[in-house]
Amino acid sequence: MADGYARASGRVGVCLVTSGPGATNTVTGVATANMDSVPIVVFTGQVPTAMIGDDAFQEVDIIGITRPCTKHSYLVRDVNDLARTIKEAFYLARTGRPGPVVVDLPKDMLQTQTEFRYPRRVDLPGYRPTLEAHMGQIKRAHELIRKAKRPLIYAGGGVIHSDAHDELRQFAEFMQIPVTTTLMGLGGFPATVKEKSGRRILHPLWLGMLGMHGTYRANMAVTHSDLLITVGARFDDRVTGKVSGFAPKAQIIHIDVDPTSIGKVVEAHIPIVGDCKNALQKLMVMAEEDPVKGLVEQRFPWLDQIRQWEAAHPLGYEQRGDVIKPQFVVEKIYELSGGDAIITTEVGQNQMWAAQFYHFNRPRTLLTSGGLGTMGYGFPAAIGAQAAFPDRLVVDIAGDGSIQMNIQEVITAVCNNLPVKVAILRNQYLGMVRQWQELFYECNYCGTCLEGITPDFVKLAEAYGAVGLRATRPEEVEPLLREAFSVKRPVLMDFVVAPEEGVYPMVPAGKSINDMLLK
Ligand SMILES: Cc1ncc(C[n+]2csc(CCOP(=O)(O)OP(=O)(O)O)c2C)c(N)n1
Repeated sequence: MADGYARASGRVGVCLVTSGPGATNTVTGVATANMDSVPIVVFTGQVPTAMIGDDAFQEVDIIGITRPCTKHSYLVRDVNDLARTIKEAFYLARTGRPGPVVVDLPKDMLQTQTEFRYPRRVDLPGYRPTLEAHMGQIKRAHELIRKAKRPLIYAGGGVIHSDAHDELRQFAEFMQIPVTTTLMGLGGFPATVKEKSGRRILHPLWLGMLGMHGTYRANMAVTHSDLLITVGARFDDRVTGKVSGFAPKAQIIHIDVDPTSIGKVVEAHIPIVGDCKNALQKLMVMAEEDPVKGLVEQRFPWLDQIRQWEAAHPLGYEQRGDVIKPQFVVEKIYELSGGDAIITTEVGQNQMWAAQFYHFNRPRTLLTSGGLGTMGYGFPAAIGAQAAFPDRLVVDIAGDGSIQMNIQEVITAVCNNLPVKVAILRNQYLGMVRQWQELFYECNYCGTCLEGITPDFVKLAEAYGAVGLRATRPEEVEPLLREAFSVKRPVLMDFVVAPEEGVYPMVPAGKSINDMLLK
């Protein structure tokens, strides 16, 4: 919930738990935030200082347990350090590359009195993130961008964390460079634009997401690009596929606030350490001062090639017959929300269909667990987002497996009057794993069939005091969504969808990203 609050609002999310099991219950959430660079501060209770190390009741070394998955952690041992520690924790969580900070509070620290002194400034000599992009590197990047024939921007979550979406759009449009983003970057570039008539069409420079379930045009563009401009992304394996086959013809510019991300997976020809917003602003100034003559003609063959890839293999599915296709539900959620909802997802096929079939036009409208792939993320994240924005429509696009990981939180939504909507795409499988078993393990379905072992979600919702609705036929989808969106209470929607629908395109593990299964 704290993570969902943080991703939706851009502020630091806070979580307070007791010692021992309360602390260990946060570990998956902390690791999730760490992988996706989300600023949260987690306060954990701890046994009194004098008992630490005694295997005291509900004692656990939460600092040790979370060390590899936090940006930083503190064990407060002197109450006079408490105020400064809290100030530092928030500062560390939200600056530079954001991330989770754990503050462990022994019981005596909470029960001792002291004079409250809150420092005005934080001074951490060992921590000075580089935010200003180096001008020499920016100039070199500018020269490459000017000359490139097939440039491509590959943007990640860093664009959203640094509020650089406007700068990204201005720069891409000015230089006529197509844009693809990672799952974390969706919303960092507008997927659609309004025509003069008021109709929304796909942004002409938008390629969709790249990677394992990326669009054909995005993955082909990476493969044929001669210059990859990477902004706030980290060459995750779900993006690159086989690394040697990733952008094999391209020189690489890599902008990232975290120097350890640069050169980690792929060598950058031009590394630029700095805040994405700052770097894009500087590149934009250079581009305006030194414009390329005949840019539109120069770009035509490249953008035309991308249009041909799109025409050859667009994203698609067939909604035929009586069975609801999961993609159809996602498209309807987009249509009926006007693209203005905050969407969270669980993990698996539901997550990929949300990424492919909902058009994200604004940052912070998709909250999803990318790096860790945490089933059970979406529902609490939706509650956190709704707490940040009580009047917005917040929808968790869920699978029938994942939703059961944190289903007990329905009561939290009910008690706090947080009217989150959950669209369960009930395919009666742990669908993404079933898809791998079908494609790569000779249909040896093991541990993935949920038939008969999911609860009645409508009754469950009602038992908690929420609203439960069910659709079994395609024509019921739209009225059901309209009803759910108009109710000011939490709603669980049970969409009975095609059980064996797959997510395509798909790059099999270990293959190059142009090696896609298209159906
Ligand atoms: C906590 C956790 N356990 C296991 C996995 C591995 N995993 C990834 S997707 C998936 C299946 C998800 O099933 P469901 O929620 O029904 O979604 P679907 O793929 O059917 O949309 C599993 C088990 C995971 N990501 N997280």
